[in-house]
Amino acid sequence: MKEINVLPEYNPGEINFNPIPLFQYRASLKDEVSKGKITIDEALKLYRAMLLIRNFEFMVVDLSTGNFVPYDGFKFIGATHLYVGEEANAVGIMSVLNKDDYITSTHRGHGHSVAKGLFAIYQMDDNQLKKFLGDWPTDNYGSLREAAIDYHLFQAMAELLGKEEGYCHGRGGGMHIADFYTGNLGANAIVGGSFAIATGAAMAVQKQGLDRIVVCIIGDGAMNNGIAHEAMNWASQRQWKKGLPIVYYIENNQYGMTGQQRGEVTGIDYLSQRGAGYNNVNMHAETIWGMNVLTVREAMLRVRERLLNGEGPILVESMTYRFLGHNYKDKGVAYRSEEEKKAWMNEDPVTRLKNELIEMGALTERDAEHENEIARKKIEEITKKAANATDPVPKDMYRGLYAETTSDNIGEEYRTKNLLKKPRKYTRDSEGKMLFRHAVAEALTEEMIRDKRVIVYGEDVADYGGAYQVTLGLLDIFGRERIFNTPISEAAIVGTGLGAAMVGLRPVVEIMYIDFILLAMDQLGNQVAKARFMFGGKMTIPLVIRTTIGGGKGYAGQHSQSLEAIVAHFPGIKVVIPSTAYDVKGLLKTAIRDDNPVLFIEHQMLYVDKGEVPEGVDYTIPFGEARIAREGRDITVVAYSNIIKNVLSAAEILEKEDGVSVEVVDPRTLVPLDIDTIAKSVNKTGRAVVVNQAPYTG
Ligand SMILES: Cc1ncc(C[n+]2csc(CCOP(=O)(O)OP(=O)(O)O)c2C)c(N)n1
Repeated sequence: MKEINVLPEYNPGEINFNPIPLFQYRASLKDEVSKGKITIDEALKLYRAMLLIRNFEFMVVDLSTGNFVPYDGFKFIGATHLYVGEEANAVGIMSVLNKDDYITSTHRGHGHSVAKGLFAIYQMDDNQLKKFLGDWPTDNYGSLREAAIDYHLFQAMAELLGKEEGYCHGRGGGMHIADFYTGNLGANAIVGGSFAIATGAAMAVQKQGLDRIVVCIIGDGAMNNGIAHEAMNWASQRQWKKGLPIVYYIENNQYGMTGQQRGEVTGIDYLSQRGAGYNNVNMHAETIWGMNVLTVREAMLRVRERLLNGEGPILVESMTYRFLGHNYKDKGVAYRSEEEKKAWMNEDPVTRLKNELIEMGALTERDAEHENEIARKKIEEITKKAANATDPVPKDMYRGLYAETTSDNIGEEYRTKNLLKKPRKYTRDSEGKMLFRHAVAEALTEEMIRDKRVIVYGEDVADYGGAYQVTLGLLDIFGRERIFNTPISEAAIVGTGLGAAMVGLRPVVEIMYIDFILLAMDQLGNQVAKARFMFGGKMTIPLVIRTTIGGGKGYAGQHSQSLEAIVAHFPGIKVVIPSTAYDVKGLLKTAIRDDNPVLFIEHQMLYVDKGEVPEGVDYTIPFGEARIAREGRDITVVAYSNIIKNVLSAAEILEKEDGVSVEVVDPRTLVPLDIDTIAKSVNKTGRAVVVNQAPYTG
């Protein structure tokens, strides 16, 4: 399968970078209309969308300052990262997207959410509108579309106010609005947190042959986060047959929270320059005028076409400005001069388009005021409704945390039809025993055949078969579309897995050693574990993260840890840790079919152990069912993974030498934990000891 030779070539030369365009396009509405690139009606839609966002944001200010009180005793709680001044970006982007194109958004995401939903609604047919509207009463509206727009705004505001009727049932709030029906994969309160998710979504779009693009909207601050590098390199890999359909769209509003991009926290003037680091076409990077909705729209039309042509990934930097502080408490004065603010206020995208529409005779100043009044009233009405919507009740605290579904009954629909090679038959010895490592490979092979959405990736897993040769041979059977090597980018391995799982694949990703998950903690703890819950339980995350532990091999402190407890601490992720060949096969198959994220921990010293595994039997083992590894009367030992072998030997010695009868319980899964079986055993023996290889601290 070796495809590329890397030879020692030392020819003198130099690396040349192509220029990166800055502000090349300076559109005016008049030019655009005369060239037939936009109609006045379309321009009015852009204008109205910007007005809706602006009024939405000022309503959030009014709610938080008490200027608008929807009912007596109302108290606003929650984040307020406002988008005033940056509206041209959300509206310019969303106006060119298809309903099914995806976006990921940021903590400053109200505008993205409002615009994505709005432009998706403009494209819906009646059936889609009805589906979107659900039970929302439509009698008082002139059309289903009008009703859908109100319902959309209501759901966004209700989410902000933490209500059950919100897009995410109030579990996400203002920094986590998502709507999968309209392609909004969600906003993220971790700066840069969505980089890899969006990249994984783009990978899944490509692998499933969908004609869609992904727009990863991020702030300038996020560009300095490690995941930015991992994600942009990931998207630029030469191994993709076609460029990934993703644009990283930087809303460079000049500041992180207060740290200034230019002249302070970076060494460059334009973040688009970073594109040169990732491929030979600079990721087609450019810097655009982000205070003009027509410029953004024009750039995004080109971007979309390019991405659908397989020319991604693309990097766009939009020069923009937030008119308010970082949030409503920040007045934005400690780090910004009046002169600077004034200069940017003169660039106001709403006023600019208004003036152009007036110049073209499409609006009068009075019409414009009227348009603003319509938007203001609409937002006021939906806000009153949203404020009076339902508060979640404590008993529903965990609703949506885990999906109840699996892919058990998919039948033949997703079966892999064409294998490149006949799958290997893993041999059993005369006692029906096989290597633990082969049991893993057999489970993977069977599940990859059973469901073509299952893909496997990680560091060195393809040709080499991974550090422990577990996946050796799968490449020959399934090819690189289904199993591939990745850069050494643990955070991106996990984060892309999440994005791909959200968009239809069932990835099994590998982190070589559990020690390395520490590089992926945000992706694991904040993203993978929380996504389903924070997005209201509205989507499934069929993602398996295989990893290994290996205390006892003499590899010292960075290759020997048992960190399962850290991950078990995050609600939303299941943790599986098998001890036998039989269990590893059955549990891995269950993990792959589960619609929840699973951390699957294999012990390196178990790989060469043998155990009985029935041949030709498609069995799974349910999560949360402990195994009694040894029956006893006097004491219960709860142990899992490799150390259970020592426990079983010790139990034999105790029985023989001291007459102590030890019961050994192997929980198999730590989340969910089979408390009943453990409690039953302890009730019987009256004593319990837990044995594992994890540190004693904490
Ligand atoms: C990883 C992380 N670090 C710090 C923060 C605190 N924080 C929230 S928003 C923000 C600024 C982000 O800047 P940028 O990405 O440019 O987006 P902007 O707020 O300017 O839209 C910071 C530092 C965070 N939420 N996440």
